[in-house]
Amino acid sequence: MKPDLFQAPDYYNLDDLLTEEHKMVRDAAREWVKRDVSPIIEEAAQEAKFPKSIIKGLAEIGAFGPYIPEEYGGAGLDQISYGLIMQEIERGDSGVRSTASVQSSLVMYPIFKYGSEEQKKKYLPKLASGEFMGCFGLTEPDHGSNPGGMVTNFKDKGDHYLLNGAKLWISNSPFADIAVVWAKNEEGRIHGLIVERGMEGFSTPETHNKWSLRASATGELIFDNVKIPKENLLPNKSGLGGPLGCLDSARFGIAWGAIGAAMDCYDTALRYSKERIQFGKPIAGFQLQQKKLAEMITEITKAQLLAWRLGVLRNEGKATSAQISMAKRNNVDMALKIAREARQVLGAMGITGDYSIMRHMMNLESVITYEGTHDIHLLITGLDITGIPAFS
Ligand code: TGC
Ligand code: FAD
Repeated sequence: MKPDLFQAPDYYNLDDLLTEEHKMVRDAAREWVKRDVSPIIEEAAQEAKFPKSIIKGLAEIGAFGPYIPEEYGGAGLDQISYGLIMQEIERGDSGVRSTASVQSSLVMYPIFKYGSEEQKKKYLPKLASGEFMGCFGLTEPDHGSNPGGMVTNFKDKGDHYLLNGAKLWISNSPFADIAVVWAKNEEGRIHGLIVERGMEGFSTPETHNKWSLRASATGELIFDNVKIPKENLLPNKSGLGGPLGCLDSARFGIAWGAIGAAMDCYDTALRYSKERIQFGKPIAGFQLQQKKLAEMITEITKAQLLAWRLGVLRNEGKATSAQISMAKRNNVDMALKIAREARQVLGAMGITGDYSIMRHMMNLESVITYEGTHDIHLLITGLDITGIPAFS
């Protein structure tokens, strides 16, 4: 892989909208990605191995629980800082951002929001430091876009619950110490349960043969009569709104993260186009290449404005789930289109691992699918503006 020469585009002087703290947090994450992610990520992706060496660094830059209060080990930052950290990490690789998203928004957030004080004290500091890694089990083999149909279930056995079922496509599952699992009780009501590695009947086989998100470990969660202590049920929320509330936070992070992947593709294509000579001049001098580059920076700038405004609304507690859906959908689609265009600017070189673009492009195929597909987010906007659900 070529040396990381990344220079972040800021066409509309958006830095002026950031506080000194935002810039400090972002620059620390940017520096870490250049130093500790860029040199190893291509090989990890080629070998389809999650690089465990990055866990410590992710914890140090505050990527595990950026907005969780410091008393529980989090970084106590605002939503824009959280977004900026996700942007910088995904500039390196979507799989690395996935690891951070799951840990923060899908494991720490539900424990913080729906957990007991004992659960918060027991798990959050260890998750923030990376001593414990977590995963989030919502999707099932037969219930992806429609998680409300889940069949994973638990029964009250007096002094414990008995959990049965299976989850599929679970980021971090092969190495996670704990899983936040969503399952139905005997009345069919959805609850969150904390399942710990080592519990009898609980296994986490890895999913292989992925062409996307190869530096992130994905797997199953299988529950075969797993005895869950009663104190492991998240007591303060039930219903599908529980997991969907976590998804709001993760989708917000993805709306920012996708900008990072797009920036990296744009920056690489811009630099390459100024250096690559064909027909006696840099290809950057041809109108067709300028059109690609000009459209890329336009779309990145629009996405940055959307994410920043959403961050302000989140900080004020005013962002709606539908607004978050719009930003996730738009920004991931924008990044995927830019990756495809940027790949073309590099010609044949664009398909190699010497550059990050093809890896970003393949990763973004997962990002446009998980946390709600491109279609599902469109339907969420459709419902919001018409008041009529079109899911079924
Ligand atoms: P619906 O009847 O609309 O809603 C059920 C209940 O949930 C409430 N609700 C929400 N609450 C909080 N936040 C949201 N975003 C919410 N959306 C809905 C709603 O008010 C209702 O509450 P209540 O109290 O009345 O029961 O539900 P539905 O069954 O019609 O489904 C709606 C739909 C399709 C939008 C939803 O199920 C959906 O978003 N599907 C997509 C599934 C998805 O995103 N899965 C993600 C799995 S996790 C993942 O991908 C991690 S990737 C990790 C990584 O590596 O980064
Ligand atoms: P389906 O729901 O079967 O959808 C297939 C197609 O049908 C899609 O194009 C979809 O848009 C379309 N479709 C579905 N319903 C409708 C409708 N009503 N109207 C119109 N079109 C529709 N899940 C977790 O719980 N935890 C994780 O950590 C996690 N990590 C993941 C990591 C990776 C790498 C991937 C790829 C997925 C991960 N997921 C995770 C699962 C992810 O959330 C699901 O894949 C996603 O929600 C879509 O579900 P599905 O794959 O079953 O597709």
